[in-house]
Amino acid sequence: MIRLKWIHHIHGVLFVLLLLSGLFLYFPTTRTWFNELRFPLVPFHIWTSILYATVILFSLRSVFKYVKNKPYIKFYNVGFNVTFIFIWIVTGVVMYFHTYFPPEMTNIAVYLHGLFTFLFIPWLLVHTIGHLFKLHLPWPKWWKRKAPVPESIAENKLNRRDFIKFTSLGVLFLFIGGAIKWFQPILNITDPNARRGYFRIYNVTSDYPTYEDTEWTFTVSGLVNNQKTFTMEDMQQLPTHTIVDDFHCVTGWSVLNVEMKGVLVNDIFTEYNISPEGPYVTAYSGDKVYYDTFTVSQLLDEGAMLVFQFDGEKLVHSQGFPCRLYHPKMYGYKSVKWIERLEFTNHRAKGYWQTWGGYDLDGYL
Ligand SMILES: Nc1nc2c(c(=O)[nH]1)N[C@H]1C(S)=C(S)[C@@H](COP(=O)(O)O)O[C@H]1N2
Ligand SMILES: [Mo]
Repeated sequence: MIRLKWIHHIHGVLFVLLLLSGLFLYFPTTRTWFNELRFPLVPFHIWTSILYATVILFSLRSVFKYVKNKPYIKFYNVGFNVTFIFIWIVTGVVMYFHTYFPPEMTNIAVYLHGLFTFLFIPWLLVHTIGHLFKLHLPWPKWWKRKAPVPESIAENKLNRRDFIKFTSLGVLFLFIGGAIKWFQPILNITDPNARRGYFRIYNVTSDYPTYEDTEWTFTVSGLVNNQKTFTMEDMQQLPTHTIVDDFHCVTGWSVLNVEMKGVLVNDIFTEYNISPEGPYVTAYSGDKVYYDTFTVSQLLDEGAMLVFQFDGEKLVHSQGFPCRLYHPKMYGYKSVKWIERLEFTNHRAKGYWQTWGGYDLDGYL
Protein backbone atom coordinates (compact mmCIF):
# COMPACT_ATOMS: atom_id res chain seq x y z
CA MET A 1 0.00 0.00 0.00
CA ILE A 2 3.09 2.24 -0.28
CA ARG A 3 1.78 3.66 -3.51
CA LEU A 4 -1.56 4.73 -2.07
CA LYS A 5 0.17 6.35 0.85
CA TRP A 6 2.27 8.42 -1.53
CA ILE A 7 -0.73 9.34 -3.59
CA HIS A 8 -2.43 10.45 -0.41
CA HIS A 9 0.49 12.75 0.42
CA ILE A 10 0.79 14.20 -3.09
CA HIS A 11 -2.94 14.70 -3.11
CA GLY A 12 -2.72 16.47 0.25
CA VAL A 13 0.04 18.84 -0.82
CA LEU A 14 -1.64 19.73 -4.10
CA PHE A 15 -4.93 20.19 -2.32
CA VAL A 16 -3.46 22.58 0.21
CA LEU A 17 -1.84 24.60 -2.60
CA LEU A 18 -5.20 24.77 -4.35
CA LEU A 19 -7.06 25.72 -1.22
CA LEU A 20 -4.57 28.44 -0.31
CA SER A 21 -4.37 29.95 -3.78
CA GLY A 22 -8.16 29.72 -4.04
CA LEU A 23 -8.70 31.52 -0.74
CA PHE A 24 -6.10 34.13 -1.68
CA LEU A 25 -8.05 34.71 -4.87
CA TYR A 26 -11.37 34.82 -3.07
CA PHE A 27 -10.56 37.58 -0.59
CA PRO A 28 -10.07 41.02 -2.17
CA THR A 29 -7.23 41.96 0.20
CA THR A 30 -5.09 38.89 -0.38
CA ARG A 31 -5.78 38.98 -4.10
CA THR A 32 -4.43 42.53 -4.12
CA TRP A 33 -1.28 41.48 -2.22
CA PHE A 34 -0.49 38.89 -4.84
CA ASN A 35 -1.14 41.41 -7.59
CA GLU A 36 1.35 43.71 -5.92
CA LEU A 37 3.89 40.89 -5.81
CA ARG A 38 3.08 40.21 -9.47
CA PHE A 39 2.57 36.57 -8.56
CA PRO A 40 0.41 34.93 -11.24
CA LEU A 41 -2.08 33.44 -8.82
CA VAL A 42 -4.79 32.54 -11.34
CA PRO A 43 -2.50 30.55 -13.68
CA PHE A 44 -0.91 28.95 -10.60
CA HIS A 45 -4.32 27.83 -9.37
CA ILE A 46 -5.33 26.50 -12.78
CA TRP A 47 -2.10 24.56 -13.43
CA THR A 48 -2.12 23.07 -9.95
CA SER A 49 -5.70 21.97 -10.44
CA ILE A 50 -4.85 20.26 -13.73
CA LEU A 51 -2.03 18.39 -12.01
CA TYR A 52 -4.36 17.55 -9.14
CA ALA A 53 -7.13 16.27 -11.39
CA THR A 54 -4.58 14.09 -13.19
CA VAL A 55 -3.40 12.53 -9.92
CA ILE A 56 -7.01 11.88 -8.89
CA LEU A 57 -7.90 10.35 -12.22
CA PHE A 58 -4.98 7.93 -12.18
CA SER A 59 -5.45 6.85 -8.58
CA LEU A 60 -9.23 6.62 -8.45
CA ARG A 61 -9.42 2.94 -9.35
CA SER A 62 -6.89 1.74 -6.84
CA VAL A 63 -8.41 3.93 -4.14
CA PHE A 64 -11.84 2.44 -4.70
CA LYS A 65 -10.36 -1.04 -4.76
CA TYR A 66 -8.68 -0.31 -1.44
CA VAL A 67 -11.76 1.01 0.34
CA LYS A 68 -14.12 -1.59 -1.03
CA ASN A 69 -13.73 -3.89 1.92
CA LYS A 70 -12.79 -1.29 4.50
CA PRO A 71 -15.13 0.13 7.14
CA TYR A 72 -17.94 2.25 5.78
CA ILE A 73 -16.39 5.39 7.15
CA LYS A 74 -13.43 5.10 4.76
CA PHE A 75 -15.74 4.39 1.90
CA TYR A 76 -17.92 7.42 2.61
CA ASN A 77 -14.84 9.51 3.11
CA VAL A 78 -13.62 8.78 -0.40
CA GLY A 79 -17.11 9.25 -1.84
CA PHE A 80 -17.43 12.62 -0.11
CA ASN A 81 -14.07 13.75 -1.49
CA VAL A 82 -14.81 12.58 -5.00
CA THR A 83 -18.15 14.41 -5.00
CA PHE A 84 -16.50 17.66 -3.97
CA ILE A 85 -13.65 17.25 -6.44
CA PHE A 86 -16.19 16.60 -9.18
CA ILE A 87 -18.05 19.81 -8.30
CA TRP A 88 -14.83 21.85 -8.20
CA ILE A 89 -13.72 20.51 -11.57
CA VAL A 90 -17.07 21.08 -13.29
CA THR A 91 -17.52 24.59 -11.89
CA GLY A 92 -13.86 25.41 -12.54
CA VAL A 93 -14.18 24.34 -16.17
CA VAL A 94 -17.33 26.46 -16.57
CA MET A 95 -15.47 29.43 -15.07
CA TYR A 96 -12.48 28.95 -17.35
CA PHE A 97 -14.57 28.54 -20.49
CA HIS A 98 -17.10 31.16 -19.38
CA THR A 99 -17.42 32.68 -22.83
CA TYR A 100 -19.25 29.54 -23.96
CA PHE A 101 -21.82 29.64 -21.17
CA PRO A 102 -24.57 32.09 -20.31
CA PRO A 103 -23.52 34.49 -17.53
CA GLU A 104 -26.20 33.13 -15.17
CA MET A 105 -24.51 29.78 -15.37
CA THR A 106 -20.97 31.07 -14.87
CA ASN A 107 -22.17 33.13 -11.91
CA ILE A 108 -23.61 30.02 -10.32
CA ALA A 109 -20.38 28.16 -11.08
CA VAL A 110 -18.28 30.87 -9.40
CA TYR A 111 -20.64 30.77 -6.44
CA LEU A 112 -20.61 26.97 -6.06
CA HIS A 113 -16.84 26.79 -6.48
CA GLY A 114 -16.45 29.03 -3.45
CA LEU A 115 -19.32 27.55 -1.46
CA PHE A 116 -18.05 23.99 -1.70
CA THR A 117 -14.59 25.14 -0.72
CA PHE A 118 -15.95 26.67 2.46
CA LEU A 119 -18.09 23.62 3.18
CA PHE A 120 -15.00 21.47 2.84
CA ILE A 121 -12.88 23.33 5.37
CA PRO A 122 -14.39 21.76 8.53
CA TRP A 123 -13.86 18.28 7.08
CA LEU A 124 -10.30 19.14 6.06
CA LEU A 125 -9.46 20.33 9.57
CA VAL A 126 -10.79 17.17 11.20
CA HIS A 127 -9.02 15.00 8.63
CA THR A 128 -5.65 16.75 8.85
CA ILE A 129 -5.63 17.02 12.61
CA GLY A 130 -6.56 13.34 12.80
CA HIS A 131 -3.65 12.38 10.54
CA LEU A 132 -1.09 14.68 12.11
CA PHE A 133 -1.78 13.53 15.64
CA LYS A 134 -2.61 9.98 14.64
CA LEU A 135 -5.97 10.31 16.26
CA HIS A 136 -8.39 7.50 15.73
CA LEU A 137 -11.69 9.25 15.76
CA PRO A 138 -14.21 7.36 17.83
CA TRP A 139 -16.63 6.65 15.03
CA PRO A 140 -19.62 4.62 16.16
CA LYS A 141 -19.35 0.90 15.55
CA TRP A 142 -22.30 0.77 13.22
CA TRP A 143 -20.32 2.76 10.66
CA LYS A 144 -18.26 -0.34 10.25
CA ARG A 145 -19.42 -3.05 7.99
CA LYS A 146 -21.41 -5.93 9.42
CA ALA A 147 -21.46 -4.45 12.91
CA PRO A 148 -24.90 -4.41 14.54
CA VAL A 149 -26.69 -1.16 15.22
CA PRO A 150 -25.55 0.01 18.64
CA GLU A 151 -27.85 -0.03 21.62
CA SER A 152 -27.93 3.76 22.00
CA ILE A 153 -29.45 4.04 18.53
CA ALA A 154 -31.76 1.08 19.04
CA GLU A 155 -32.99 2.59 22.28
CA ASN A 156 -33.14 6.05 20.75
CA LYS A 157 -30.83 7.56 23.35
CA LEU A 158 -28.70 10.59 22.57
CA ASN A 159 -25.14 10.29 23.81
CA ARG A 160 -22.43 12.93 23.90
CA ARG A 161 -20.94 11.93 20.60
CA ASP A 162 -24.29 12.22 18.85
CA PHE A 163 -24.78 15.58 20.47
CA ILE A 164 -21.49 16.81 19.00
CA LYS A 165 -22.45 15.46 15.61
CA PHE A 166 -25.80 17.21 15.65
CA THR A 167 -24.22 20.47 16.75
CA SER A 168 -21.69 20.38 13.93
CA LEU A 169 -24.45 19.58 11.46
CA GLY A 170 -26.30 22.62 12.79
CA VAL A 171 -23.26 24.82 12.18
CA LEU A 172 -22.96 23.40 8.69
CA PHE A 173 -26.56 24.32 7.94
CA LEU A 174 -25.98 27.82 9.25
CA PHE A 175 -23.15 28.02 6.73
CA ILE A 176 -25.46 26.86 3.97
CA GLY A 177 -28.18 29.24 5.13
CA GLY A 178 -25.76 32.17 4.96
CA ALA A 179 -24.64 31.08 1.54
CA ILE A 180 -28.20 30.92 0.25
CA LYS A 181 -28.60 34.55 1.24
CA TRP A 182 -25.68 35.32 -1.07
CA PHE A 183 -27.13 33.15 -3.75
CA GLN A 184 -30.56 34.74 -3.92
CA PRO A 185 -29.56 37.90 -5.84
CA ILE A 186 -27.94 35.79 -8.57
CA LEU A 187 -31.31 34.36 -9.48
CA ASN A 188 -33.53 37.20 -8.26
CA ILE A 189 -36.80 35.79 -9.42
CA THR A 190 -38.91 38.49 -7.79
CA ASP A 191 -37.53 41.45 -9.75
CA PRO A 192 -35.95 40.55 -13.09
CA ASN A 193 -34.81 44.15 -13.61
CA ALA A 194 -32.77 44.35 -10.41
CA ARG A 195 -29.05 43.91 -10.28
CA ARG A 196 -28.03 40.26 -10.06
CA GLY A 197 -24.75 39.10 -8.63
CA TYR A 198 -21.97 40.87 -6.78
CA PHE A 199 -19.00 42.94 -7.73
CA ARG A 200 -15.96 41.12 -6.44
CA ILE A 201 -13.85 44.29 -6.09
CA TYR A 202 -10.66 43.73 -8.05
CA ASN A 203 -7.81 46.09 -7.25
CA VAL A 204 -4.16 45.66 -8.13
CA THR A 205 -3.04 48.10 -5.43
CA SER A 206 -3.76 48.18 -1.69
CA ASP A 207 -3.85 51.92 -1.49
CA TYR A 208 -6.11 53.46 -4.01
CA PRO A 209 -7.13 57.12 -4.02
CA THR A 210 -9.99 58.10 -1.75
CA TYR A 211 -10.95 61.43 -3.26
CA GLU A 212 -13.05 64.03 -1.52
CA ASP A 213 -16.05 65.14 -3.52
CA THR A 214 -14.36 68.08 -5.28
CA GLU A 215 -10.77 66.84 -5.34
CA TRP A 216 -10.91 64.78 -8.49
CA THR A 217 -9.90 66.11 -11.91
CA PHE A 218 -9.85 64.55 -15.33
CA THR A 219 -7.22 65.50 -17.90
CA VAL A 220 -7.05 65.03 -21.66
CA SER A 221 -3.42 65.09 -22.76
CA GLY A 222 -0.95 63.96 -25.41
CA LEU A 223 -1.70 64.23 -29.10
CA VAL A 224 -4.84 66.39 -29.10
CA ASN A 225 -5.59 69.84 -30.48
CA ASN A 226 -6.69 71.03 -27.07
CA GLN A 227 -5.26 69.63 -23.83
CA LYS A 228 -7.66 70.24 -21.00
CA THR A 229 -8.31 69.45 -17.35
CA PHE A 230 -11.90 69.07 -16.18
CA THR A 231 -13.30 69.40 -12.70
CA MET A 232 -16.33 67.66 -11.31
CA GLU A 233 -18.28 70.85 -11.87
CA ASP A 234 -17.37 70.80 -15.59
CA MET A 235 -18.60 67.24 -15.77
CA GLN A 236 -21.91 68.17 -14.21
CA GLN A 237 -22.58 70.63 -17.05
CA LEU A 238 -22.49 67.84 -19.61
CA PRO A 239 -25.51 65.81 -20.71
CA THR A 240 -25.87 62.62 -18.72
CA HIS A 241 -26.24 59.19 -20.20
CA THR A 242 -27.72 56.15 -18.47
CA ILE A 243 -27.48 52.54 -19.56
CA VAL A 244 -28.46 49.25 -17.98
CA ASP A 245 -25.79 46.73 -18.78
CA ASP A 246 -24.12 43.48 -17.68
CA PHE A 247 -20.65 43.81 -16.23
CA HIS A 248 -18.35 40.88 -17.02
CA CYS A 249 -14.95 40.05 -15.58
CA VAL A 250 -12.70 37.70 -17.59
CA THR A 251 -12.27 35.51 -14.55
CA GLY A 252 -15.87 34.36 -14.93
CA TRP A 253 -18.06 36.44 -12.63
CA SER A 254 -20.62 38.88 -13.91
CA VAL A 255 -23.04 41.36 -12.45
CA LEU A 256 -26.21 41.59 -14.48
CA ASN A 257 -28.51 44.58 -14.96
CA VAL A 258 -26.32 47.30 -13.50
CA GLU A 259 -27.67 50.78 -14.13
CA MET A 260 -24.75 53.05 -14.95
CA LYS A 261 -24.98 56.80 -15.16
CA GLY A 262 -22.31 59.11 -16.50
CA VAL A 263 -21.22 61.09 -19.52
CA LEU A 264 -20.22 59.76 -22.91
CA VAL A 265 -16.55 60.36 -23.68
CA ASN A 266 -17.68 61.45 -27.12
CA ASP A 267 -19.93 64.16 -25.62
CA ILE A 268 -16.99 65.64 -23.71
CA PHE A 269 -14.96 65.81 -26.89
CA THR A 270 -17.65 67.39 -29.05
CA GLU A 271 -18.79 69.80 -26.33
CA TYR A 272 -15.24 71.13 -25.86
CA ASN A 273 -14.12 70.81 -29.49
CA ILE A 274 -11.35 68.40 -28.63
CA SER A 275 -10.07 66.32 -31.50
CA PRO A 276 -7.42 63.64 -31.07
CA GLU A 277 -4.38 63.77 -33.32
CA GLY A 278 -3.04 60.34 -32.49
CA PRO A 279 -4.87 57.07 -33.20
CA TYR A 280 -4.45 55.49 -29.74
CA VAL A 281 -5.28 56.45 -26.21
CA THR A 282 -4.19 55.31 -22.76
CA ALA A 283 -6.54 55.66 -19.80
CA TYR A 284 -4.67 56.14 -16.52
CA SER A 285 -5.99 55.47 -13.04
CA GLY A 286 -5.39 57.78 -10.11
CA ASP A 287 -3.96 54.77 -8.26
CA LYS A 288 -0.83 55.37 -10.42
CA VAL A 289 -0.52 51.69 -11.32
CA TYR A 290 -3.49 50.63 -13.37
CA TYR A 291 -4.11 51.72 -16.95
CA ASP A 292 -5.46 50.37 -20.20
CA THR A 293 -5.40 51.37 -23.83
CA PHE A 294 -7.89 51.81 -26.66
CA THR A 295 -8.04 52.97 -30.22
CA VAL A 296 -9.58 56.43 -30.54
CA SER A 297 -12.54 54.99 -32.37
CA GLN A 298 -13.18 52.41 -29.60
CA LEU A 299 -13.34 55.22 -27.09
CA LEU A 300 -15.38 57.72 -29.10
CA ASP A 301 -17.65 55.69 -31.38
CA GLU A 302 -18.69 52.71 -29.26
CA GLY A 303 -20.47 54.34 -26.36
CA ALA A 304 -17.57 54.43 -23.88
CA MET A 305 -18.46 56.58 -20.91
CA LEU A 306 -17.19 58.08 -17.69
CA VAL A 307 -19.41 56.49 -15.07
CA PHE A 308 -20.25 58.28 -11.82
CA GLN A 309 -23.14 56.20 -10.51
CA PHE A 310 -24.10 52.55 -10.22
CA ASP A 311 -27.81 51.93 -9.62
CA GLY A 312 -28.49 55.52 -8.66
CA GLU A 313 -25.73 55.66 -6.05
CA LYS A 314 -22.35 57.34 -6.21
CA LEU A 315 -19.56 54.82 -6.71
CA VAL A 316 -18.02 53.55 -3.49
CA HIS A 317 -14.34 54.30 -2.95
CA SER A 318 -13.16 50.75 -3.64
CA GLN A 319 -15.08 50.77 -6.91
CA GLY A 320 -13.55 53.92 -8.34
CA PHE A 321 -15.20 56.91 -6.67
CA PRO A 322 -15.84 59.35 -8.15
CA CYS A 323 -15.37 58.08 -11.67
CA ARG A 324 -14.54 54.99 -13.68
CA LEU A 325 -14.32 54.36 -17.38
CA TYR A 326 -16.78 51.93 -18.93
CA HIS A 327 -16.93 50.43 -22.40
CA PRO A 328 -20.22 48.58 -22.96
CA LYS A 329 -18.78 45.99 -25.31
CA MET A 330 -15.65 45.15 -23.36
CA TYR A 331 -14.60 43.17 -20.29
CA GLY A 332 -14.38 44.67 -16.82
CA TYR A 333 -10.62 45.10 -16.94
CA LYS A 334 -11.17 47.91 -19.45
CA SER A 335 -13.19 49.75 -16.81
CA VAL A 336 -10.32 51.77 -15.31
CA LYS A 337 -11.32 52.89 -11.82
CA TRP A 338 -10.42 56.35 -10.45
CA ILE A 339 -9.74 57.38 -14.03
CA GLU A 340 -7.82 60.65 -14.03
CA ARG A 341 -6.21 61.03 -17.42
CA LEU A 342 -6.48 60.14 -21.09
CA GLU A 343 -3.33 60.38 -23.13
CA PHE A 344 -3.43 60.26 -26.92
CA THR A 345 -0.46 58.59 -28.59
CA ASN A 346 0.95 57.37 -31.88
CA HIS A 347 1.76 53.92 -30.58
CA ARG A 348 -0.48 51.61 -28.70
CA ALA A 349 0.91 50.44 -25.38
CA LYS A 350 -0.23 47.28 -23.58
CA GLY A 351 -2.42 47.82 -20.55
CA TYR A 352 -1.72 46.57 -17.04
CA TRP A 353 -3.37 43.18 -17.46
CA GLN A 354 -2.07 42.74 -20.98
CA THR A 355 1.43 43.12 -19.55
CA TRP A 356 1.03 40.99 -16.40
CA GLY A 357 -1.80 38.62 -17.18
CA GLY A 358 -1.67 38.13 -20.94
CA TYR A 359 -5.16 39.58 -21.41
CA ASP A 360 -6.38 40.50 -24.86
CA LEU A 361 -5.52 44.04 -25.94
CA ASP A 362 -9.03 44.96 -27.07
CA GLY A 363 -10.99 42.99 -24.52
CA TYR A 364 -14.23 42.68 -26.45
CA LEU A 365 -16.81 40.46 -24.77
N1 LIG B 1 -7.68 51.21 -11.12
C1 LIG B 1 -8.12 49.95 -11.31
N2 LIG B 1 -9.18 49.74 -12.12
C2 LIG B 1 -9.64 48.48 -12.34
C3 LIG B 1 -8.99 47.37 -11.76
C4 LIG B 1 -7.88 47.61 -10.92
O1 LIG B 1 -7.28 46.69 -10.34
N3 LIG B 1 -7.48 48.91 -10.70
N4 LIG B 1 -9.46 46.07 -12.01
C5 LIG B 1 -10.26 45.90 -13.23
C6 LIG B 1 -10.91 44.61 -13.31
S1 LIG B 1 -9.97 43.28 -13.79
C7 LIG B 1 -12.26 44.44 -13.11
S2 LIG B 1 -13.05 42.97 -13.38
C8 LIG B 1 -13.07 45.57 -12.61
C9 LIG B 1 -13.68 45.16 -11.30
O2 LIG B 1 -14.54 46.14 -10.83
P1 LIG B 1 -14.98 46.16 -9.30
O3 LIG B 1 -13.73 46.21 -8.47
O4 LIG B 1 -15.84 47.36 -9.16
O5 LIG B 1 -15.73 44.88 -9.05
O6 LIG B 1 -12.31 46.77 -12.41
C10 LIG B 1 -11.30 46.99 -13.38
N5 LIG B 1 -10.72 48.29 -13.14
MO1 LIG C 1 -11.44 41.49 -14.18
